Amino acid sequence: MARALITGVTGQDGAYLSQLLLDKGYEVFGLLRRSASADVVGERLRWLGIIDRVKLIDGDLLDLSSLIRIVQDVKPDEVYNLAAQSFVKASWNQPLLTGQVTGMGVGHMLEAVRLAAPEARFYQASSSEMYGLIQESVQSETTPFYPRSPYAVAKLYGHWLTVNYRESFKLHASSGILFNHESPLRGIEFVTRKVTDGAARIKLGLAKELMMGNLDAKRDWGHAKDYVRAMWLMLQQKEADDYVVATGRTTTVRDMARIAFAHVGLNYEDFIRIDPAFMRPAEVDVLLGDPAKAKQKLGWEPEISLEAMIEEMVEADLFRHRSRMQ
Ligand code: NDP
Ligand code: GDR
Repeated sequence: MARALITGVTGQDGAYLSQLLLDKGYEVFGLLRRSASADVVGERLRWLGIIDRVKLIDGDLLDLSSLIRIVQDVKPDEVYNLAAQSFVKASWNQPLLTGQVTGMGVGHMLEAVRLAAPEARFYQASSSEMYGLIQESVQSETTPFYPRSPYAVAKLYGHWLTVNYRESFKLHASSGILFNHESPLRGIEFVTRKVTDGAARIKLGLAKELMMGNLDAKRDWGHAKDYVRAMWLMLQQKEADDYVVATGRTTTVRDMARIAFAHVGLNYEDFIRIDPAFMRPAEVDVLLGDPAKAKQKLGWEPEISLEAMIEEMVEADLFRHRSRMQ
């Protein structure tokens, strides 16, 4: 039975990746950081009905000794490093913590693998945010980076360190440059989930309006279920490499909100208000990825459209709020 170790297992991608690997017959181990709110930890794994099948082990990306011990104990065949301070907006308020977890944390994980399981295959969760101030209208593996937030700067460090460990120590280390991907398990502060939750609450009479930031920003949004499949495919290749994972379609925040509100029979313009508090000190105006390499080398293609995903998310938020109202 193949063994996988996932950091960030309690997050959106960690949950879907666990489900995918369990379905493939893997033994799945997840790194769990200590929380004072232990009762709500693992909510996403519970939502998918797999909390009892993932073996959770205490540790933290900031604590190298815990990582070495875990990699020694688990002896994983595959390591997926998904843990991060992943909310871009928060990275201006906590730039150093973001640097430590999202950047240096990658170094900790790579060191743990190099020392304790050098034959393991390693996946790093890199990000389209690294492109930032866009240098090419469609971004591929060869597009230059220009990070626009402390988060993106930290991700760039992790990305290049992964490339460097592959070249220096012959680790099978791959980096997935994933564009935005969402799902009903997306964190509530990210824009798609904020909108689908807002539309559901307004529809049910639980809220009257939704305060938002820059509606003109454009993102290439896909579904997390499709994107975790690409992560797994990367680690099944003979040679480690870097891949863009995207849909090749970009949409404004405004149009995404239109889809969400229309699904519950409402016009977004009647409910969304602009609050400067949700604007960013430096914005990434538009992202649009070219997934040609992933398609050609991995045989990967996205299967879930933006419309289907947003509707699934609105339905999940209606379900959550209705359950609480009973
Ligand atoms: P989430 O924010 O949902 O999950 C982040 C995970 O990291 C959580 O499990 C969190 O644990 C964990 N974590 C945070 N700090 C630490 C720490 N110090 N030690 C151990 N674990 C920690 O992110 P996503 O699932 O959306 O994304 C997964 C990865 O992919 C992230 O690295 C993200 O930056 C990256 N990415 C995401 C994209 C997206 O669109 N979703 C696109 C490109 C890259 P806890 O539950 O305790 O908070
Ligand atoms: P992003 O995702 O920063 O792209 O990072 P987010 O959903 O937070 O923002 C997307 C765009 O929407 C605009 N926006 C708002 N965003 C939020 N959160 N709240 C609002 O009210 C709002 N109004 C407008 C933002 O300005 C931005 O342009 C995500 C994360 O998952 C990262 O970890 C990951 O690396 C990248 O995607 C790819």
